[in-house]
Amino acid sequence: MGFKKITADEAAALIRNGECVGVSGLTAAGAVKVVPAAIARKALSEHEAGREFRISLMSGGSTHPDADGILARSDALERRMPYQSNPDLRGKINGGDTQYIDMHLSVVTQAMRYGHIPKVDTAIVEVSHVSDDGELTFTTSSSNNAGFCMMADRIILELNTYHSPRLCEIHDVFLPDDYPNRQPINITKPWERVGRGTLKVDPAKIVGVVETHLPDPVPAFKHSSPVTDRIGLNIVRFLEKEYVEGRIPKVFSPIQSGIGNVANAVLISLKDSEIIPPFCMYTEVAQNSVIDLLKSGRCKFVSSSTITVTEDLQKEFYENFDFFKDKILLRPTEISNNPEIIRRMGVISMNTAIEADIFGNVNSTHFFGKQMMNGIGGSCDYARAAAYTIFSCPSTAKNGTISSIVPMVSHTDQPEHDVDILVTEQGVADLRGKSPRERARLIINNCAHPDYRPLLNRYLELSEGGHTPHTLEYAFSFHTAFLKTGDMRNVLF
Ligand code: 0RQ
Repeated sequence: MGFKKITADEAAALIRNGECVGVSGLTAAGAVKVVPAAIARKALSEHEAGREFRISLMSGGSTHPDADGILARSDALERRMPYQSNPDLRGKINGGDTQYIDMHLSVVTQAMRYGHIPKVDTAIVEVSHVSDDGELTFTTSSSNNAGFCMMADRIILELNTYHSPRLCEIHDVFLPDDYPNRQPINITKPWERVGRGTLKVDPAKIVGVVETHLPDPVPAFKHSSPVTDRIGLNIVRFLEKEYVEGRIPKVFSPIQSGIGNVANAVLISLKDSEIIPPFCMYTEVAQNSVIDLLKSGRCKFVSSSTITVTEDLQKEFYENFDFFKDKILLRPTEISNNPEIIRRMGVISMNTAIEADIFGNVNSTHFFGKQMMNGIGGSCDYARAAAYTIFSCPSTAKNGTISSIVPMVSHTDQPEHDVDILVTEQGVADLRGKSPRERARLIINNCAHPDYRPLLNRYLELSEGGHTPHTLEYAFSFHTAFLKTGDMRNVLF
């Protein structure tokens, strides 16, 4: 390797105050492992010396505690885009210390190319191989790596030998041309390739290579619960009916599944369905359950932007690479989440809500109108363009003191127009072709918890008139009841 080997601290020393740094990874998979913590150490020593040191951090999605967490605790993040899921960083965002821009993942590198947001000064990217002429093999995610590398003035590589150089066999690196010359993206099936297995960068931009040998620090999933199992089953029964009645093609449509416990439970239920045929996925994150689906043959092929699996499955993946290599393709987020392709293929999109209102507006990101949880991630990229847009969540949170079905969401991420199906453990509300009044009845009867149905019906009775019956005075009465008494059931009309 003809590039300069450097330590993580030497890499951090290259980062200047105020820079925009773009890191690889979408979730902990493919994320740089050691340089972020070194940047955090630099921030601390600069602050101790009385000097300012804060950066803007761009990524593909969330990272891991040794990136977002440690950088947040070291007060090193001035600005963060486009997604995060770390408790320490969440604290900084909600405290107003870090400016957070919660963006659709598909548009990040495009917005940067067109100058809508600042471009990356330094890209720090994990690779499993780099050739002397600058061919990069990314590791377990493609995310925004290519876009960041193309735009950055300089590139720092983490060369991680835990991950196989053969990963170039499952990458399809492709970025669309710029307006006004952009061509159709020629993907009509999840397995079709349009790009290359590696990214060629100008070798002169590679200022140093930090060597590591580390698995992706993907945390174990929480065990499923009777509630998440029920949600999974409700979604699968709904899809089985759609399939039997001929609204889903015989070969079945590609599936996108979000992250988290509910998403995992849905995929587990799909595995057991005797009606749904083996299917493909066109998704953004392939988590543990996807590997099981591939092994069992229930899933034939997965196109994703990342493989986010725990260490035991990473080992299994590399030991059986010949089995998996023809069944997985990793694409830049600009392609995995591209609405053009999602609409063309008629994707079935399944994501998780924090709360939904009786008209079908969905809040995926904020608690009580203001506290950021994670971010929209790619959910809206899929929600607007998919053939079926399904949102699910447990009908209550915090031991039943919070209803996830409320009169009006305290923050809107996915508007009613983008939500086809709402699912809780109570049941399924099929909102397609339904007016706001019809939606309200369906959502209250099928999705709300029985404790909250009379209260939601009372709200509707009070809200006579108009196309979307609301009483503004009481629209947030469930939320204010919780804030005042600790239980939404104490709502007073
Ligand atoms: O808090 O654990 O303290 O009780 O919210 O619940 O169990 O972590 O649920 O893992 O399914 O995540 C929406 C956050 C769900 C996630 C969300 C409390 C609840 C619990 C969360 P506790 P869990 P999940 C791909 C696509 C973003 C958009 C998306 C998410 C905690 O799925 O971030 O799908 N989605 N992107 O008690 C107050 C309510 C509540 C509530 C739940 N109504 N009010 N608190 N909680 N409902 C992602 C990428 O792009 C990478």
